[in-house]
Amino acid sequence: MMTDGSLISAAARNSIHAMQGCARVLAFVLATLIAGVSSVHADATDTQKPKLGPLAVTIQQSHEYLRTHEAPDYWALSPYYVPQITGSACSLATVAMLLNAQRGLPPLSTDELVTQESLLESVGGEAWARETAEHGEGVTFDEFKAYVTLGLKAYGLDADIGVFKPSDASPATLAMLRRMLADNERSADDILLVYYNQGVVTGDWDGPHTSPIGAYDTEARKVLILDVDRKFYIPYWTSDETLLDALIRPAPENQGKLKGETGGILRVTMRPGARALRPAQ
Ligand SMILES: [Ca+2]
Repeated sequence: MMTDGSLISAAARNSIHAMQGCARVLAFVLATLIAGVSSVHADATDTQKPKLGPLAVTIQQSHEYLRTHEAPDYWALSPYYVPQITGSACSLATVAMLLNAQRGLPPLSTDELVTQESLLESVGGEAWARETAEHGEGVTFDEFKAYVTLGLKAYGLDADIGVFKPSDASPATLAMLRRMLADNERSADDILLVYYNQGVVTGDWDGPHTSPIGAYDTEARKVLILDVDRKFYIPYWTSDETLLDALIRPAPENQGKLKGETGGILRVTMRPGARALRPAQ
């Protein structure tokens, strides 16, 4: 498609960015049409949009929590932090990070880590491969859960999957989210995977996305998201309230099969004794 940056409109540049997150194919088609029809609608303010809006703070701007707390999930996940291999592969990258974190570093020099490619091969999911290919349509929340289940099974990891699927941002729902985040912060035996509207947090692309949660600062009530959309982002903090808003925002009309999809959190907890499945570390 368009490769000459000097010829494309600001709107097209913005949309090229937008399609690089997760499941952005239809946004891309729409953007291409817009760019092809006219470039006079370019919104100059879009080109000056900051990397992150006011609701997110990068890990570089805020890392005191990680220096003063154990943050077990952060240290379990961050060594395996990978960029999604296509614009639609956030679910693949998220599950690969989960499996590596829960499996641990394999003992032998010849042992491979879980990659997004080997994960697809191990699961044998043609549908998942199609959904996560470049310009693929992405996965629904239920499909995401199903692929997490298949991934755990493929790598022999014995775990339970809890589902937090909020439908409102009431004080009671926020309290439930806070309890789960605080409980999860205690050990790396459980890992949280979030299916959320990325733009609610980052101020940019409005659509569904997945990533692992790296940490939760219970005092500041900030959540660290290890965003696998690494072409554009580094890990960032956001408030638990913003995260809840991002979970319940329905995917917009241009999201194909994901239209209307809302998010949630999968809590993947290793069963007692499951660590024996892990290679020695
Ligand atoms: Ca945990």
